[in-house]
Amino acid sequence: MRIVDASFMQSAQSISDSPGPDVAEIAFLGRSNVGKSSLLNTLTNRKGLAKSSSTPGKTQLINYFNIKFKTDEENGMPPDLFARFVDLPGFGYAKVSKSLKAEWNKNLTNYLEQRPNLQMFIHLIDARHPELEIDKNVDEFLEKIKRGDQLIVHAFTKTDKLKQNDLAKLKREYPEGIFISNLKKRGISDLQNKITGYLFGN
Ligand SMILES: Nc1nc2c(ncn2[C@@H]2O[C@H](COP(=O)(O)OP(=O)(O)OP(=O)(O)O)[C@@H](O)[C@H]2O)c(=O)[nH]1
Ligand SMILES: [Mg+2]
Repeated sequence: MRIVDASFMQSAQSISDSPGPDVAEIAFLGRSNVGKSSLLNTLTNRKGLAKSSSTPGKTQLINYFNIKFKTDEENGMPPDLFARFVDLPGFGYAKVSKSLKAEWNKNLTNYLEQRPNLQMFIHLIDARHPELEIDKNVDEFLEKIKRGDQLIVHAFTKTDKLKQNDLAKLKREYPEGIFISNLKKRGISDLQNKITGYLFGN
């Protein structure tokens, strides 16, 4: 199973101006600058698809991307399968006004709590700082709102910045985690398999 096509669909401020809930969605969430947009680009193998930047706060809206998958079956014509990846604004970004921050948080939490077709939460965590308070709070929030049909995945990013033995230790501490480097293209097929396995059963 692999991604054969990916395209930007639309941005939205909240659920009310979002597309209809007709396709399974996978939300990428995490602290600002953790590598959400970069991961979307690596997964889809499309460099500029989601806007990434070294300046925190780049992604300011809910951004929807249409993703097409194909199975690797050699025989016959396997059907196309579809999903939507959702790039979300980072949390914990301080350099915006208080009122804007509150609005972001409200729209974000509404999306996470109320979107009926949201199937997976990919929570990105900086591999160098796996124990931040804000990530623990987000985890608690996700565990609290998670429906029976939803899955939370912990994806540790920027693993290229860790020493070998620190990475090995992190892997031992989080055996269910996915360990990503967008820079070195590591862990990408692990995450893709996790996504297609959950959505399509293969
Ligand atoms: N070394 C390294 N740098 C990375 C990796 N992933 C992302 N980056 C860098 O981290 C910075 C932030 O990446 P983005 O993908 O824009 O982060 P984001 O989470 O979308 O940020 P916001 O949209 O602000 O919430 C960029 O400079 C990326 O090049 C990685 O795996 N390794
Ligand atoms: Mg972003």
